[in-house]
Amino acid sequence: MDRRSFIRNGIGSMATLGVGELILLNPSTAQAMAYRPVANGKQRKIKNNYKTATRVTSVCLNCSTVCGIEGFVQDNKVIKIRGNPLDPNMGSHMTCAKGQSGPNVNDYPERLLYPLKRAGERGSGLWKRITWEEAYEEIARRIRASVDAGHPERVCIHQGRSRIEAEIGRFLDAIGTPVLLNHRAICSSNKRAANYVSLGETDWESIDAERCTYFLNFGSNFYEAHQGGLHLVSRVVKARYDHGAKLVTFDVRLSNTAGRSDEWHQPFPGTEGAIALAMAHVIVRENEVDRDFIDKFVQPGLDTIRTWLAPCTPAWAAKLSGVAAADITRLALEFARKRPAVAAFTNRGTGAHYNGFNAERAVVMLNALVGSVAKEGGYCYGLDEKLSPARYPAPEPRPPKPTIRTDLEDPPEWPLANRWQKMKVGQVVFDYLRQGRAKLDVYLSYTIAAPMTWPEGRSTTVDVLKDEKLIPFHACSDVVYSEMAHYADMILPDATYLERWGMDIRNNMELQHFVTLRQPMVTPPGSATSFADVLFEIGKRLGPEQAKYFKFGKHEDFVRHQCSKLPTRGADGKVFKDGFDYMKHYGVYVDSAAPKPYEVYRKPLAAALVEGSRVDEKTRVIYKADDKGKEKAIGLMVGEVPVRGFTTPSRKFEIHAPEVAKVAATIGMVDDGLPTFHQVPSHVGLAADRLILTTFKWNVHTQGRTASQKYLAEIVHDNPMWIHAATAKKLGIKTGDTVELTTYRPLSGAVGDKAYRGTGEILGSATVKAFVTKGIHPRVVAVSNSLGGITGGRSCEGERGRRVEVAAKGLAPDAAQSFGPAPAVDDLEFGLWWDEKHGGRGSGVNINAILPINPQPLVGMQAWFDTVCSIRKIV
Ligand SMILES: Nc1nc2c(c(=O)[nH]1)N[C@H]1C(S)=C(S)[C@@H](COP(=O)(O)OP(=O)(O)OC[C@H]3O[C@@H](n4cnc5c(=O)[nH]c(N)nc54)[C@H](O)[C@@H]3O)O[C@H]1N2
Ligand SMILES: Nc1nc2c(c(=O)[nH]1)N[C@H]1C(S)=C(S)[C@@H](COP(=O)(O)OP(=O)(O)OC[C@H]3O[C@@H](n4cnc5c(=O)[nH]c(N)nc54)[C@H](O)[C@@H]3O)O[C@H]1N2
Ligand code: SF4
Ligand SMILES: [Mo]
Repeated sequence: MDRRSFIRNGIGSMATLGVGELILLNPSTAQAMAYRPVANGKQRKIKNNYKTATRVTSVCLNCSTVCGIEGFVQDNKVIKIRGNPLDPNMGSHMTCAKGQSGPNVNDYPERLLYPLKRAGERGSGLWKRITWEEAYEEIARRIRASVDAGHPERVCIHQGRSRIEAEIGRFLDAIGTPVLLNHRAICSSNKRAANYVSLGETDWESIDAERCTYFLNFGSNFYEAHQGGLHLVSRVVKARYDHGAKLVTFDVRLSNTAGRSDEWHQPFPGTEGAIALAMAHVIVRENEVDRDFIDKFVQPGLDTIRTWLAPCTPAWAAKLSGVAAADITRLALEFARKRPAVAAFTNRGTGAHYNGFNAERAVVMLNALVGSVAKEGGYCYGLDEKLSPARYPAPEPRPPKPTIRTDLEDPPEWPLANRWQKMKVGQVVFDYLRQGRAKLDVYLSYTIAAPMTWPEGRSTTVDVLKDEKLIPFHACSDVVYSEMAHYADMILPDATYLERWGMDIRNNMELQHFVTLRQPMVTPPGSATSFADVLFEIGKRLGPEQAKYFKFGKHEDFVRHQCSKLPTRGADGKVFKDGFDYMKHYGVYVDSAAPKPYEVYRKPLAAALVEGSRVDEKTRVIYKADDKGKEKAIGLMVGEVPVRGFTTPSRKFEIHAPEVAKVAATIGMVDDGLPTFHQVPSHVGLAADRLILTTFKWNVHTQGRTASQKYLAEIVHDNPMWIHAATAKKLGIKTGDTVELTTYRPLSGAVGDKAYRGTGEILGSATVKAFVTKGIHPRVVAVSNSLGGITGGRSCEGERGRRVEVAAKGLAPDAAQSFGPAPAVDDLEFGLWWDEKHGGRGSGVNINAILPINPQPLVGMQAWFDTVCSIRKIV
């Protein structure tokens, strides 16, 4: 027997891996011997009995909608998920398909089970099983070294969809590092920034959809995705059936939302801002405005708006967007005449562009012009949608916030990225490290699949992840062997969202504050441990300065403390020991005492608040000094009445935001402070043979987290490139043909932004299959994300994973063979359905490999949907 005989091969053999033993996990071979000789065959034979199963409330996290759920648990197995009707957003037992498939991850035979330490080159896939104690000690030792060297900021956490911000924040604060990197800029930072600039109060609207009569949707696919899409769609459907509300969708592609709308319009990509401005032009020209609201609460005044909008005619927008001027005029008037119970809203189809920040603002502005902001049936928003420490206290003592800043989390090129909340500019992180703009000692990654989900994922991202000089130490928390884990030095197997604790909160379509509790339904397999507990254990092993913040116990104790101010008596009269027990029982707490914040800006200020304040003569803004003597705007004089107004600097809805212009000037950019339209620079004079490559999300997949779930992978495991029939005909392309797709880097714009602007040079090429359809703009091709995994187990990789393939691939036979034949009960071995027309396998392509890092000006959001491309038929 040679040495290799002692190396287990494939994640399926992890179950029997002893401490100190080696395992080889290679991309596209990791699944080959993948099976775990667990007795789930026996479990299969036990009939699911929902009557006797234990019902546990919790919170879904198969997407960012975080719905309240109930799980049915039998023999430490989640046999069924349904919605928790007490969740005011859900109000029923319904979930989406992804919610149903959640338990797939729990039971995935290719789960990560034990902490692993790299035993070969980084990225070679050779690992050694270690104990948790060894993992904690090594990470703590490395962090101590950074702190002792006076460089706490060289310790960072990079998270995707985390939902444990309070816990992660405590850990980083204790260390003294501000470097918490996230994915906001690759997700939705333009939309958030636009809401903050305009309204001040919130980063996300909660449309009062059930009472709304007209939905003007700019690039949200809320029938399939959108944050909170499930809750929006159920209400939109009701509004349409109950009182004939109209839904108009602007999308370059016939999404499920577009297909179910009353009207679908296909703008040229990145021209939504122009359409919204032209609609505003019509609304103002025809005086279909809410004059009272504008006069009292909008900055600037109507005359200035009219002058500014004068050149933005429907004909001007039609030329840019391809949407007929007559349609723009008609839709603008339909929308305005249904006021105030109307809502114009967006999502990434409008936001993920070079000009997305202004486009988002232009759409939000339409609501202000017709006075639907915070009106019943209008563009509403909640006020208290954060897990504030005042309401959900963390155990004492609490570490102070670090005061240092670094370019990595606060890059100076995008001064609006961190202005309202720390949105960061995540997509530049790997390149910044490469450029030496920041140094790291310890990189901890959590729920992030950057090689798949980031732009230049398989080039810039992977190059930097592999480089030990740039990232000297990387520990990755994941539930499956992801590509992120593959390039780590240590793997920390996590408990899934159905196996761990956490408090969760989101906006409520019913406009009341509410909170949910995530609690474990089952115990995790192997020694998988929730990342929050991992951080707390590391915290205890840092120096005494840090360890004192982690004396409260475990994550469960932390969460219990957060619940300490919640009620103990339920609406049904049940009495509980404490708020934690209340939450464990109901899963949800709704604060129904506060009234819905309709027209909250009109609320008169309390006399006590007004006392000692002063009114600025010119602006009528009311200022008052706080306890530290610092003057703050607290409201607005409307006539002789002091009212709350909006929480913007002018206390008005800001169409004109002087702050934006000021901030832009500090970095030498030209900005008029208005949501003025700028064409995407790379799209100006686009050559006839060039197209725009865009991407989209499926209803049954979420980012980098669902491809390992067999139910979902069976439904969608292929992502061909959508191309319009007329364009395809010109190029001689038919459905199923293989084409080469080549992408180009973005050009710089007139506003003076330079960072990550190229000269239109080639970025890369990918080979994709074509899907010819009339359901897409003729100048656009679209490839979905979420697929194309090369690790993540058989379900993710779209392979059945026959053991015999190992021999064919020339790999060493290993100890796994001594396990005997794979049990016939393993779905992934025999039962998984892959479409035969793809040769009986799935997986698709990962298009992010050829999408450029492309942060738009000021906010830094990734302009995903702007990429110029060309295509060539191969076969
Ligand atoms: N081309 C293209 N790319 C996109 C987008 C697009 O539209 N087009 N959309 C972008 C958007 S909106 C976003 S938000 C980002 C998201 O991109 P990410 O932040 O990378 O995605 P997530 O789905 O949050 O994280 C995925 C990783 O978390 C792991 N994971 C899943 N569950 C758990 C768990 O319980 N614990 C741990 N520790 N790990 C877990 C998964 O195995 C996977 O490795 O992607 C972006 N990427
Ligand atoms: N099923 C599912 N639900 C999800 C997620 C998921 O991955 N899957 N992810 C969650 C997350 S993190 C997010 S951020 C949200 C995102 O939710 P959405 O923003 O609703 O979804 P996307 O698919 O990113 O983009 C929306 C639409 O934009 C269209 N589009 C592309 N380019 C353009 C353009 O130039 N102009 C216009 N007008 N439209 C364009 C696409 O065809 C797509 O239908 O969804 C959340 N919910
Ligand atoms: S919408 Fe998202 S959070 Fe809600 S059930 Fe579906 S996957 Fe879960
Ligand atoms: Mo996102």
